[in-house]
Amino acid sequence: MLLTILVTPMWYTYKKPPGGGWFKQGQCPASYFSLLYVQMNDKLILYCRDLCGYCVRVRDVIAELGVDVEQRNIWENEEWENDLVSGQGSSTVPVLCRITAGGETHWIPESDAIIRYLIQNHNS
Ligand SMILES: N[C@@H](CCC(=O)N[C@@H](CS)C(=O)NCC(=O)O)C(=O)O
Repeated sequence: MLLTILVTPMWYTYKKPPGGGWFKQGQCPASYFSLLYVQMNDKLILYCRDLCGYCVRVRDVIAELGVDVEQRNIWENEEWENDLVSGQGSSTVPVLCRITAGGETHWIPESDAIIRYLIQNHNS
């Protein structure tokens, strides 16, 4: 989830720049317009594929807990499979990829470990 914070004085400057007049949307110099994005939650991506019972187990838990997880079927997108192989060294699925607010990437392989992680961290 992305939370957008608008810095009020900057917003005022955006609307009324020095010298008068009004900037049009999209034409405003960056210095007059400041948006701060704060990512509140980790982004979760599940690498999975068809005909995989381990993936089904993990997906069932995701559905049961109602966790927000992007699911990437590696049989549907070669780029996703390449990402998985780059990150993990193999295309074995399921693998959960967790991207933290600070931009760190953590890979969690093994269905049991993924399910444990989800229950411990996303069971609200
Ligand atoms: N112990 C693993 C087993 C995962 C596994 O065997 N996945 C199969 C699909 S169901 C797979 O990706 N096999 C192809 C491969 O290992 O390259 C787990 O529980 O996640």
